[in-house]
Order: sequence, then C-alpha cells, then structure tokens
Amino acid sequence: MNARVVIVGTGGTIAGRGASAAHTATYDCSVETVDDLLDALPGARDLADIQTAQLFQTGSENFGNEELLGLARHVRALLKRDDIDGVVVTHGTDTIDETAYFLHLVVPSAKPVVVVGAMRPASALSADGPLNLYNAIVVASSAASRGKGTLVVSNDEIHSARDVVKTSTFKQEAFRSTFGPLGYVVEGRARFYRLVARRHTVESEWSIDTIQALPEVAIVYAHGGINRTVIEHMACSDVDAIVYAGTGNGNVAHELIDSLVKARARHIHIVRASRTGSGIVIRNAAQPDDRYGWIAADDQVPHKARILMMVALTGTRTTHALQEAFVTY
Ligand code: DAS
Repeated sequence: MNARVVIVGTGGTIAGRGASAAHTATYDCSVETVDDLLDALPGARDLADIQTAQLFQTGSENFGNEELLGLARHVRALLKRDDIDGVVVTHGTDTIDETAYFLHLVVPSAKPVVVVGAMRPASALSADGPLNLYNAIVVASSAASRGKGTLVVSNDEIHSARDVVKTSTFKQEAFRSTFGPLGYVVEGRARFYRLVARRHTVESEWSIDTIQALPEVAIVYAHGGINRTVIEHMACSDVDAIVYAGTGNGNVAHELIDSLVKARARHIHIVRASRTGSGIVIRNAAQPDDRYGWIAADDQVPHKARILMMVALTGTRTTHALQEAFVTY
C-alpha cells in the first residue's frame, strides 16, 4: 500500500514564477499553488497517496511567530490522524532552517515531516523545485524516515532540521549541516547514513499541544565599533531574551558588557552565539557566563539559537535550565 502523505503549501521560491526561463534569481515569489506544483511533477502520484493543503502563500522572510505556531498546529493535527503517514511542507528557503527546527522541537510525532524549498523559481531553466519536491515525497513516504525528526530535503540531500543552515543567496547547493547530511535521495529511494544525537520530536519536553504563544527573542549582530544604544533600547522593550551574535567565540565588546549585564538584571536572558557560522560557543571561556547569568549557544547559529530560546522559554525561565536546553537539543 502506498504511504499517505499530505503536502502543505506555504509559498516561497519553489512556488515562484519569473518573466522568462532565464530569470533564475528575479521572479515573483509564492505564485504557484501546491496543486500547481504537484500537477507539474511527473510520477509524483505514483509515489504516495497525496492530499494537499494551501496553508499560506508567502515568502518565508515574512514568517513570524503566528505562522510558526499555525504551521506546527496544522502539521500536528495531520500527524495525529491514523490515515496520514507523513507530511511535506513546501516553504521558502530563507527561513526554512528556522521553521524546520521549530517543528523538530515541538511536534511530538515519529512520522516523517519533510520541509522542502527551491533556490530557483518553478519557471526557471534547471529549476530545482520539481526534483526537490519529488524527493521530499519520497522521504516522507519512507518507513526509514520515521523517528529521525524534522528533515529538510534539498539538492539530493536529507538534512536534520537541527543542523541545517542556509549558506548561499543563489546556489543550488545552498544548504549545509556542520556534520554533514543524514543521507541522500537518489532515484526515488531515501538512503540514511547517520542520526543526530540530540533530543527532538517525541523525546522533546515541549509540545505544540500546550504552547499558546511564543516569547519575544531578538538578535543583535556584533561588528567592529558597535554601540551600546541598541542593547539599551532593547532593555527598555518587551523582549524576553537577546541572542548576541558575537564575534569569534561569542565575544562581547567592552562597550556592551555593562548594558548586557543591566539587561539581565531586568530579567532579559542573554544568549551568547557566534556570527562565524560554525563552531561551539564555550561557556565561561570568552566571558564569565556564570557571573553574568548568561547562556552559551553551544553550536547553534544565532537565528536557530533564537528558535530554541523561544521554545525553551515556554517551559522555564531559569538560566540553568535554559543553558541545559542548548546542550540537550
Ligand atoms: N523569497 C524567499 C523565501 O520565500 C526565497 C526562497 O524561497 O528561496 O524564503
């Protein structure tokens, strides 16, 4: 019996259309519906019994907390059904790594959830969307994908939502996982070679079933000559936490330390991450985190540290428990 898969459309370049086939980087985003994409995909209906749902139709740069919550609730409701075996989400690539990580943390199901996008619009020469979508259906239909957390499929690779990051504005090989992809999809077959060790989905302590709203977590990007006013403004706002995308090992310029310490005294959590894009931010190394009550982001890039922090703050406000989240997930 074929697997029963629902494809949830949210827009993005995968649903984009350009003025001509030569327009690979300038186009209207989020034009084609998920049914249009499926109808244009030869052999897709042989892979699985497919249903579709158009949840949003927007570029992923427009995703806010309401979209994250709405999508997670929708996916969760689908996966609770006995007549659904897996879900594919078509999504813009700009924030696909954030959305996938959110689903990975809050949707407590072992059934496969595969998030897929494209770097070229559907109308372009050598559009990557059709094969990416085909491969995503393959992965969502495969029993081998169960229990592996939310997956991102792109360019023949299967990435864990925990690790994957978008690293290029235009290249088809735009996605990278520090420790490599979990596997490949080749000629209609998902092949897995490794697993992530960190907790997710059914082992996660958080669930979209109980999350009503998400806290406000902002990111400040470090640069030479940075001025403290941005931190001081944030400290007077409604933010619950600041992820500081520091230089190197999450280093904080002398100019900012006092402002960040004062923000923490106002119950705003401070997470030290790194703007380098890879590596570990080590606790109490570059800064005395214990003394300041700050959190080190381990190996999460700033925009994914923000997702984890938002989710973790729904369950706890203690620095110790929040720090534990960064070494557990
Ligand atoms: N407009 C962007 C987005 O929706 C680009 C893309 O999908 O690749 O994320």
